[in-house]
Amino acid sequence: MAEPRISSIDGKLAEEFAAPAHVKEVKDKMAAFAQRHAEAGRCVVLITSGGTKVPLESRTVRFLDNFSSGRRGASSAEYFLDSGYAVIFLHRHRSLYPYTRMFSTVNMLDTLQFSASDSGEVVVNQQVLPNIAKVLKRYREVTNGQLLLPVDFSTLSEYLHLLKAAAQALSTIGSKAMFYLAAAVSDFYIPASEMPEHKIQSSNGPLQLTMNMVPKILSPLVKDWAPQAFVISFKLETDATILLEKARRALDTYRHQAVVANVLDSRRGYVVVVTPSTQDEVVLSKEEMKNEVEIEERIVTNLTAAHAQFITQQAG
Ligand code: PAZ
Repeated sequence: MAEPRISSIDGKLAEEFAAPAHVKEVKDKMAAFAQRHAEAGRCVVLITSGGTKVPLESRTVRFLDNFSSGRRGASSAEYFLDSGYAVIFLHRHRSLYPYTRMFSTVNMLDTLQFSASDSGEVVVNQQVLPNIAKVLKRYREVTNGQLLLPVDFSTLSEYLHLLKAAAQALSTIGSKAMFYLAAAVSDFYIPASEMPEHKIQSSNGPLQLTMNMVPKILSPLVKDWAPQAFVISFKLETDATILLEKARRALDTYRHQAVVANVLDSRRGYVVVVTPSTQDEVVLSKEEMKNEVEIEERIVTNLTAAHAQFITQQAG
């Protein structure tokens, strides 16, 4: 089927997805952040991370969600910061977050203990939080330098409106902007006009749902909202045999710069970075996995190099 025209996607967004009340305020913040960092000679990456929530009722009791933990986005944010980028982190509320992600499974009370002085003072138990001093130091550098701008979303509607706002906010910095779209976004939704207001009653019998297709927001993002930016989408499949073909099809359709293709079960150790002219396998060996090397470090190295080349070409 033919791709819907850009204007119809824009219209659909306005009509069928409620915009969050703070979208204008966030857009202004993102624009100021991007401008300030671009003036200081930095590139700015907008990372999307985590899954989207799709409500089934307008007074939402139930919703559809997905598997994404946000680890890809959160760890990539750290490597982009280490590479000198400023980062806008558009993430699912309570998904993994840069730096704190390393301690997300630890019970906070188990990390604390009373100091030896018997004064009631509480101190951190560094055995329970290995590397905490190093991580805290880096986190402080990043926050003191105002290099990380977190923006959170929960629902699909919030995600779509905030991504549009981000794209428009970053358009002023041209090719210095990178979009790294690692969030796992729902392909299906129930339009507001068709959503029941109240909790769906099980007494009505089995539930049958018809869901609409979510508009392909990558299309207006690339063509209309941030046409000079370096844009990377992610493609996840569970069937490895169709992955690369789907990645290539996405590049043909949207004409953006790269797709990071991955399979659900192997995503921590193997991805393929696909561009119109290249196909780079990024693989961690068993030894590297054992030593907790993170594949995001390699993905970010690959993409920041491609971005630098892109900027040079655009300038020439
Ligand atoms: O968030 P996570 O680290 O658990 O998983 C990362 C991922 C698989 C969501 C990401 O690499 C990805 O492929 N995102 C796009 C998914 C999609 O095809 O919609």
